Amino acid sequence: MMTKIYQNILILTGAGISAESGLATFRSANGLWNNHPVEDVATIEGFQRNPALVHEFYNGLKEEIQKAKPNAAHLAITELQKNYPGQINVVTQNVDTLHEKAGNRNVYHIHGQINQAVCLNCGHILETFGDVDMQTACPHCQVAGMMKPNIVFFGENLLCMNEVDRLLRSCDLFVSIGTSGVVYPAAGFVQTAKYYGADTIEFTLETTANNYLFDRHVYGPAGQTFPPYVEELKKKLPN
Ligand code: BV8
Repeated sequence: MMTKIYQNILILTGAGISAESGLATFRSANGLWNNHPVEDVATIEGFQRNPALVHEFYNGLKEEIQKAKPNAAHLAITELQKNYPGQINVVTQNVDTLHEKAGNRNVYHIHGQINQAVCLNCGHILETFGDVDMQTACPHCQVAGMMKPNIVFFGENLLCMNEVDRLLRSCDLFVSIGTSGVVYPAAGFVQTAKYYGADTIEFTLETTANNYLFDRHVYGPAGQTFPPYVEELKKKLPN
């Protein structure tokens, strides 16, 4: 695929972009999510069954994420957003805040964010890196015991989907970094972008579930493979 000058780039990221920052990816641990069965901690049924366990799990993950630093792949997105013309949007499946820590702008967290909890009574979003549990009272309606991590569990609808749908129809380059292409609807985004005419490229470690939809595949750690691609894009710009 020729590296032409793009007007509207959409970058989809998954757990793989945070791997070099020391955060576990989702599926490498054979269906366990940090040693917990996915069904217990990442499904809406699991939360309804045992909310205390889910809060404890995410409070632990929050601590890990708070210590993590963005890596060269996150920083290369900032470099691109600063030194390449046109729209560059980041749609992430990750609940960590490494895109923001790296200075990325226009970041859409479609699976939620670790530092947010939502009140099931009034809908208020509480932003905190502190522990949240079934005793936490909502600062807005004062009701206790109704806070849920603002994380999209399996069986729940995604966030920001109206904006993401608009971006998928208008992008002319779709870049996927560090996702296995297993979880829907995010795994179907490349198909929509391709349908509307975008070039598609993926950066991953191994063959992904939807690899046939990508024009180009770059294998290797994104911290090593994505920064050179940013330089390749910039080289095509008029001096
Ligand atoms: C929904 C929150 C409507 C928790 C997550 C049957 C068929 C198709 C779909 C379904 C189905 N049955 C059910 C569904 C729908 C379901 C789904 O897709 N299930 C899958 C498992 C089959 N989806 C949903 O439920 C979604 N909602 O559809 O709403 C609806 C409504 C009601 C009822 C039904 C449906 C909600 C999905 C969101 C779930 N929440 N996370 C948390 O994150 O703590 S998903 C979870 O998976 C994470 O968000 C994670 O980001 C995401 C995707 O995983 P990846 O990011 O891709 O991570 P993974 O480990 O898999 O891969 C890492 C990749 O990186 C690999 O390719 C690896 O090679 C690469 N890599 C590793 N290191 C590096 C690297 N690459 C580069 N450099 C490196 N250094």
